Parts: sequence; structure tokens; C-alpha cells
Amino acid sequence: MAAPPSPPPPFASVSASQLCSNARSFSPFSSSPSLLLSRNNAFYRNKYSRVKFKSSSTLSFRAFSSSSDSVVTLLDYGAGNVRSVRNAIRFLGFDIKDVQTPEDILNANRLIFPGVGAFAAAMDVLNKTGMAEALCTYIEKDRPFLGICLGLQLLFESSEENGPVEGLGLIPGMVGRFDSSNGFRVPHIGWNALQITKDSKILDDVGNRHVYFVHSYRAVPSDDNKEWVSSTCNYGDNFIASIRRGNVHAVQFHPEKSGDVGLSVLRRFLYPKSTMLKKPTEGKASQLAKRVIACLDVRANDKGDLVVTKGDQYDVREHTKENEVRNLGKPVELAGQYYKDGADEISFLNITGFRDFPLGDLPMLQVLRLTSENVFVPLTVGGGIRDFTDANGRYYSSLEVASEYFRSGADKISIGSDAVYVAEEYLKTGVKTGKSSLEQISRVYGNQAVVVSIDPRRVYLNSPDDVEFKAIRVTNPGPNGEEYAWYQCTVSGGREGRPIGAYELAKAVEELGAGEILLNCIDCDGQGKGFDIDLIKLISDAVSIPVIASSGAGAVEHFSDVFMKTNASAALAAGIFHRKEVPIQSVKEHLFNQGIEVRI
Ligand code: 1PR
Repeated sequence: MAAPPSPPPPFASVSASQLCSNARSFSPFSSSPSLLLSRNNAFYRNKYSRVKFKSSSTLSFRAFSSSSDSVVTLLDYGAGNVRSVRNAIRFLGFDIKDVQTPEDILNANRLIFPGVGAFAAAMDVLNKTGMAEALCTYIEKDRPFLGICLGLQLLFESSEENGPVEGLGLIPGMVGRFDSSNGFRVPHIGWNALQITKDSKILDDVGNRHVYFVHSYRAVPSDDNKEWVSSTCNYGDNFIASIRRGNVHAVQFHPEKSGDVGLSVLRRFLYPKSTMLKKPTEGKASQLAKRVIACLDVRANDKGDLVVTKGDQYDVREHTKENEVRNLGKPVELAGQYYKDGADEISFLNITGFRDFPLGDLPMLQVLRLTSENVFVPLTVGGGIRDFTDANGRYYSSLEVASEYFRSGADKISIGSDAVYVAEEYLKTGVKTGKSSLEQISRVYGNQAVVVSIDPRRVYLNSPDDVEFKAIRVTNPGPNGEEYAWYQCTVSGGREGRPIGAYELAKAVEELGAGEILLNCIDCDGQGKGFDIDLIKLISDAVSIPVIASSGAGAVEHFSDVFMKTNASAALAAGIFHRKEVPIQSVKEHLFNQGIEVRI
């Protein structure tokens, strides 16, 4: 999962491009737990280039010391934010030692490598800093290693991501992109169960439970790498979900975002000798589970406290004499509760972000920081992501705003108003400038980290020809019997209608790099009468990125309805959860009973 450039790479002074050995030169894995590699101290020629590998004999290991048993070495090469991995490690009672030099890798008692960003950029850093060589040496020595996501992919020979680009070459195979031509939405975002193919220890608690993936590229199992593969998953085709050889583990999913079961994966890696009960490891690869998302609209109330609020068609004020902002609870507490209740994701929408400068909104950043310390499912935050000049004339790019959100614990950011302006401009000129918020943030953090939140309002028509935007026949005619409607996008929390439809916007933002669409509907918001199926079907059929259905959930049946009648990948609700009318687990159980795959 990509995220923000937080601390600068600590090892920028190391030079010399050195790559790992070609995996084909490995001895086949035998019963010995140690990895028998033929590279040793020799120069070698890799399949993809002429890069030569220098002797690693100059790099020394030190003995374990029991005082360091509670320390995990973390390879954070500075290309992104690994805050959630840090939080999960600390949550499990370990201290973190950051890798500063290649020697820190070699001296680690246990090393976690949460790869972030793009494959080529990561390899570039690893090569330039000498980390590539150190990593290979460490892994060859069969030292405790856990790679996460890109940290798995980099172990392979190469990747076609902006490439082909050469990887560490420890495992045979090329990392390729998912094929979206057969209707599978790329990136692959969400929860799947695994097909566990061999005893891998760290997966002992996983069984049939779902883990969280977010990626566009994957390695596939083959005869050449079957010795490594410990589980696979199916998303259009079979791909490698985890590898294990001796003490070397890597997972394509995100244990730090996979709830309890993910924490158990980390715990088993960190405490390999513990006497934790071993549970059956058999698992059956599943379909992608439909996600249930709890949404917290957050804003300051009139006393200045940050509260969770909830609107009726976006009106969040009580209809009383005082006209107060409706207060439904405290953001950190509610998010923690929804995590425990089984929410697959939590979204925070800073609903006044369009008018306030979000980086001035320190409480919101604090909410994210505190939430991410105890909530181990994906967190999305939206509101106010745009270029901004503050009162002192200091300019902040939307990328900086997003980066601050990521640094504070968000896994994804959501752009509302600014995406509308960007799409309008793009449709007018046909030019991708590369400078819009959407393009910049998705380029730096990956499109899986960028959600576009659409706030459309239904506009009824007698004929689809009455408007230049995509109009559809609606299931429920308008107040004057109109049979058609188009869905007009709005900005500033629904306050201003814009000359663009939800359909046009969705297609444009997909082209500009959005990884997911959060599809609200102002007419349905807070009404509890069900999702706008017409709208959700229209948009989820029009784009190949995941669509989150939002607005209008009032009963468990509304969730099965939206999943059965549309191609939505997730359903989001707010009011029914805040008012405790329907528990998240009831939604999940209902979906399960209807034959819809969910994470239980
Ligand atoms: O425009 O980039 O600053 O982002 C602002 C964000 O805040 C947008 O995502 C926009 O949807 C959201 N927002 C702005 N004003 C409001 C408001 O309510 N006055 N909230 C608002 C919109 C959207 C939903 C809601 C569902 C489910 N809330 O996500 O949670 O409709 O509700 P329900 O289950 O109770 O029906 P920018």
C-alpha cells in the first residue's frame, strides 16, 4: 500500500548499485531450514542485466542478545508511510529499531519490510543504499524476515510495473498486473480468504478468515516457485498470497490492516516460539468479500469540539431553536467501537474541510493519529484536499495536505469538491496536466490510496435528451411523473451544483488516477429508505475501479439489495450505526445468509 514520504531515507549516503542473485541459481529448497544459495562471494550475471554482485563478506553479523528480543527492526526506506505497521508492532508489545545502514539489516534479530510505493522506485532506493545486497544476504542466512505487500513482490526476479524492472531475484517469477479485461476491478482492494498450501506457521490462525489486500500487481504460482508458496488467493486468476521458506516469510496482504486475524499473523512472526494454540491451517480461496464501511462525518460543533455528526440530505443541524450541529459522539471512540463491531473500513469525512484549511484542523489530525493506534482496518479520510494558501500567504499543495493526512494514519484519502473542478477542466480541455490533486496524489501514493467522493443530486427530466449529461430512466418517477433523471455533481458539501454529471465525473476521475469511488446521493442521505440503486448501477457499470455505495441505508435488506442489483464493491452507512439501529454484525450476518461473501 502506498503512502506518504514520511521520514527521509536514513541511508542516503550509501552508494553502488548492487542487486541480488538470480533466483535460478538457488539450490532447490531441501528439508534444511537454511537457504542454500550458490551466490556466495562470486560475481554473477543476472537474467535481466549485467549488474554484478559484490561479496557480502565485508558485512558482518552479530550474535543475538536477549535484551534485544523485544525489538523489531523495520526497513522503512522512506518512500512511504508505514505508520500502520509501526502501530501494529507497538500494539503487540515490541519496540522498533529503524534501519539506518545495511549493517542494521544484517544485525537484525527479526526484520519486517513493509514495501510501499512503486516497484522501480523501491528497487532504486534499495540498490543505491546497499540495502538490496544486505537484504539478500540476510534472507540467504535464513534470518527471521517478514515482507509485506511490495515487500513480497521485491523478492521476485522482476516486475512489469513501469518495467520490466529487476527485483531482488530471490524467488523465480515476474510480478505482473492483474488483468482487468475479464471484469475484475483493478486495483484489487478488499478482503479475501486464502488457499493455504503448506504449513507456514504465521498463518496458523487464518484458516478460512479473510485478510485485506490492496494492490494492482501480483506474482503468480509456478513450478519454479512452488517451493516458496505457502498460500494463494484468487482474483481473476490465482496469485501468490504468501511465501514461506525456513524463517523467511512474506505476505501480499496487509496483516496490519486485517483486523484481529492480521494481528495474529504478525504475532506469530514476532513470537515464533510461543505456545499459542495451533489451529487448523486449511483455508479455501474465496471471492472478494463485499465490504461494509462505517462512515463518520466529522466537524467542529458550535463550541469548537470535534464531533461525529450526521445530516438529513446533508443538513447536519438540529431543527430546534438553537439550531445546533447534531452530535452523535466522539470520533475516536466511535471508530474504535466500529472496528470492534466488525467494520471492514472506517471513513472520516471532515465535512467542513472545503471551507477550513485542514492542516489548521489539528484535532482532525489527532483523531486520525489516535484512531490508527488501535484500529487495524483501513482508514480513509476526506475533506479539504486541495491547493491552499493560508492567511500568511504560505502555499500548500493538495499533495502536502494529503501527505499530512497519510502521515497521521490514513490509508486512503478522499477528494470531493476538488475532483469535480479537476474533472470539469479535464473534460473541457482533454488534457491531463499531471498537476491536479488527483493526478499528483495517485502518482506519489498509488491510485489505490485515492478515493473520489461524489455528492450528486437527482435532477428529474421528461426526456434524456433534455440534458447534455448521461440521463437514465429511474425506477421511481419524479414528483411530476418524470421518468428520467441525471445526477448533478455538487461541491462544498452539496451547497453548489456544477455542470457535470456523476457519470461523466466518475469516468473522468478514473482516467485521471482515482482508485475508488465513494458514491453518495444527497436525495437519499439520512433517509433510511435504501440506496439509490439506479445511480449505483449506472456508475458501477461505467467504471472498472471499485465503487462504494453510500447514502440511505436503513435496514439490513438494503445492503443485500445493493450488492445483488449492482456491481458495488462496498456499502457504506452512517446514521443506522450511529443511532445503534442496526449493528454491523447484523448486516454481515444477513449478507452471509443471503449467500453474499463477507468478512465475518
Ligand atoms: O469537498 O473534498 O472538502 O470533501 C468533503 C467531504 O465531506 C465529501 O466527501 C462530502 O461527501 C462530505 N460532506 C460534506 N458535507 C456533508 C454533509 O453531510 N453536510 N457529508 C458531507 C456527506 C456523506 C455520506 C454519508 C452517507 C451515509 N456525508 O458519506 O455518510 O450519505 O449516510 P446514511 O447512511 O446516514 O444515509 P471536500
